[in-house]
Amino acid sequence: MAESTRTAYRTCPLCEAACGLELTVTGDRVTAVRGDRDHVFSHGFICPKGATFGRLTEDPDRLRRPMIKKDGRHEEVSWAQAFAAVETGLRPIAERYGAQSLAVYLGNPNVHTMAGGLYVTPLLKALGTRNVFTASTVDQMPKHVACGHLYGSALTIAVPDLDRTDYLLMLGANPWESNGSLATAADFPGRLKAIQARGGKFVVVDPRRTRTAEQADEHLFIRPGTDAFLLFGIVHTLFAEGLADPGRLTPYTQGIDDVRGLAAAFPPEAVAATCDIAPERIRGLARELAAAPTAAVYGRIGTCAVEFGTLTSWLVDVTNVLTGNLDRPGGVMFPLAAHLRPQARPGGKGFRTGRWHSRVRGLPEVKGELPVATLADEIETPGEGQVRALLTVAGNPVLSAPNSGRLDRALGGLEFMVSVDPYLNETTRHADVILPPLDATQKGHYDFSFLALAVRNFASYSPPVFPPDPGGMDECDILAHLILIASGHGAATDPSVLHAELLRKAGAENSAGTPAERLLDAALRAGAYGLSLDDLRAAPHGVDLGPLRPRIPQVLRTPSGLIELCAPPLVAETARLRSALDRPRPGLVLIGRRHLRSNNSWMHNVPALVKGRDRCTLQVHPSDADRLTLSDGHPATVTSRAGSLSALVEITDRVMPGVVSLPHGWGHDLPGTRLTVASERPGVNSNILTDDLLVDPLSGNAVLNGIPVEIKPA
Ligand SMILES: Nc1nc2c(c(=O)[nH]1)N[C@H]1C(S)=C(S)[C@@H](COP(=O)(O)OP(=O)(O)OC[C@H]3O[C@@H](n4cnc5c(=O)[nH]c(N)nc54)[C@H](O)[C@@H]3O)O[C@H]1N2
Ligand SMILES: Nc1nc2c(c(=O)[nH]1)N[C@H]1C(S)=C(S)[C@@H](COP(=O)(O)OP(=O)(O)OC[C@H]3O[C@@H](n4cnc5c(=O)[nH]c(N)nc54)[C@H](O)[C@@H]3O)O[C@H]1N2
Ligand code: SF4
Ligand SMILES: [Mo]
Repeated sequence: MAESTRTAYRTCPLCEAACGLELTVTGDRVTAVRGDRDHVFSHGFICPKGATFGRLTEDPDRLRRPMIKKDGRHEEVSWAQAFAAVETGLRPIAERYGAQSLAVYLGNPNVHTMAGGLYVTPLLKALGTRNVFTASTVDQMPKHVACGHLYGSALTIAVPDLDRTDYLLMLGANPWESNGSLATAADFPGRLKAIQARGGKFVVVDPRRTRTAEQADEHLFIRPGTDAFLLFGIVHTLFAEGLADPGRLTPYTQGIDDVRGLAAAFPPEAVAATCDIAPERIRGLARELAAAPTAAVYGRIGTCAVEFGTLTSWLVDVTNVLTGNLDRPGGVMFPLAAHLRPQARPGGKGFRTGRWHSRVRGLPEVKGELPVATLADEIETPGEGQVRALLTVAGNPVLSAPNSGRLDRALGGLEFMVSVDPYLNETTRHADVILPPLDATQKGHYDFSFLALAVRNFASYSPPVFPPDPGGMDECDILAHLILIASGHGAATDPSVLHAELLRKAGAENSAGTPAERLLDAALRAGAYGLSLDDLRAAPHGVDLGPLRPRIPQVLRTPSGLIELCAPPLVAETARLRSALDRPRPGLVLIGRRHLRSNNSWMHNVPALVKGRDRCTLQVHPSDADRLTLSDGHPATVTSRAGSLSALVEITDRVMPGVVSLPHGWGHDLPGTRLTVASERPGVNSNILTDDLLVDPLSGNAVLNGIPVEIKPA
């Protein structure tokens, strides 16, 4: 008998673009995936990753049952055994050494799951440890710090109003491959082409001629790590030429004269040689930004994972303020998600970092998080407060964190480790217990994080496509179990006890659905548009909530209720930038890159995404290859302070002279993993080379771009 076929709609959970997918479901399989043409936000767009939705479900390597490590090998056990092992492993360590002896690492997919949005905060509370390390500190932490100082809240992040802008200056972002970040914009490339089609322009600043750069009206090569100089050169010009004018924002802005004072030290002539961009062009950018009817400056990984990440992220917003483009249509604007309630009046407690510091290196907490760049220090350094046990949730720091060779060794020395993760990979191979959640087709989806960063306000909820695997466990239940263990209720307690408590706190006792659905419903009802989960269920293609609207002053949470343009920590950091002007230029430096068919470290086990030619190559400019006698397709040895590896050379003028590029997320040849497809073409782990000692001091974010390296033929 032929199996029945149906159509299901759901949001893709794989990246920040939040595309609507149309799934063809035959029996218990997703047999085809297309972009949902009726989706209010993505209008049918899909990328090759989204097209593989459902393939992870079938991956024979994906873990379906918990695993316990015995004599160095992982074996399947029951859930009851697994949670009992977690309790037995963690309790004596906590009793003997205290709560701080347990560290947590939260990885990127936490912002792509409902469990991450709803259960991680209570989990951290129950664990009571300050040793919370996150993937945010190899990513966007500088943006949070900059926005915290400017607007009073780390989560008050303005996104480029792509659909209405006349001029976009993009630094360190490659949405043609990444599909965008800190700006949820399904079909980001299409939205960029639309700027050009309506007579506008976009300019890309990047040490590589990326696919995005190729499509741009102009591409400027820049020396890695020097965007703060370029932006200060622009800000200097705005003041020098009388172009600085915040317009409507003037009464809500404090500190403009202080910025003027700081910028005085950075005339285009002074910074040009450092960033390798001509003074005339720097002035030109300032004039174009000021003259465009509307304009937006947008920066991403290349502006965050660098030495002056916070300063650069701050200057992005300062430029938007000074050109009158913050909070106006066509500039950069603050989204308003349906599950959030805006405050009625400006003002608040403000923002601070460093309420506590990491034990070994004294790095400040930000948003209650510590830099993963110092996790190995905390594990390896003896003394009171030493980390002896680790819980990872949705993270693979052995491939994603700086100096990961050292971190890998440190994880091997832990007394106990637990991972909530669907794969036995480079990180989880160290875990004594692995707790794999149900896969994406079996869970509901709502983007708590990315709907607050969307370039147009919209909302959508995706119910599970398939019923849960009866022997599997939803991630909310897994985290609920861990919360109950951490709070002393015991491994055998039913997770419904914990769900009930959260539902009571949210005032959602009388609603229907899974606990996550009921918590979402409560948030939507209290939220900005008074929606309910039923409203979203009735709209499988999403609910459009209109273009972004101005939100200043209400959105401001600084004690003054104003935009604090020049907070003291940024003044001090500017002094450091100034002294860096005199530094000798490093020799070769390493930067990263992304490919459309990758997803950080964890989708290389999907055959459709790894086929084709080797992508994990070391890109080198022809002039450097000549000088170093490197040949295309041959291995070279790359060495940094942190480590050394051998990579295949790809000679290309896509990178600027003096810059080499290696993608991250590869290196799948470590023993003890279960990644059949990925280990056939393992690639090399670029984070063997990145340096855990290099961080952006204000945010603790790792420096992943601009790493000094030496290269010779292998
Ligand atoms: N050199 C260099 N390094 C980088 C970067 C760079 O540009 N250059 N980029 C950085 C950035 S931006 C990021 S965000 C980090 C990412 O750093 P991480 O978050 O540490 O790494 P990922 O590769 O995203 O690994 C995600 C893990 O989550 C698991 N997972 C997938 N889905 C789920 C789920 O639904 N639930 C659970 N519990 N687990 C799941 C996967 O199996 C995998 O183990 O890497 C950073 N590292
Ligand atoms: N296909 C795919 N998509 C992804 C991911 C993935 O791994 N694969 N990861 C997701 C995640 S977690 C994130 S955070 C986003 C990131 O989204 P993006 O930031 O758009 O990601 P990248 O493609 O790494 O683009 C960063 C660009 O910065 C450039 N760059 C490096 N150093 C500098 C510098 O000093 N200055 C300037 N101006 N540019 C510099 C690099 O050459 C690169 O082109 O992508 C997300 N989307
Ligand atoms: S762009 Fe991102 S959200 Fe859209 S289909 Fe691709 S992976 Fe999924
Ligand atoms: Mo990221």
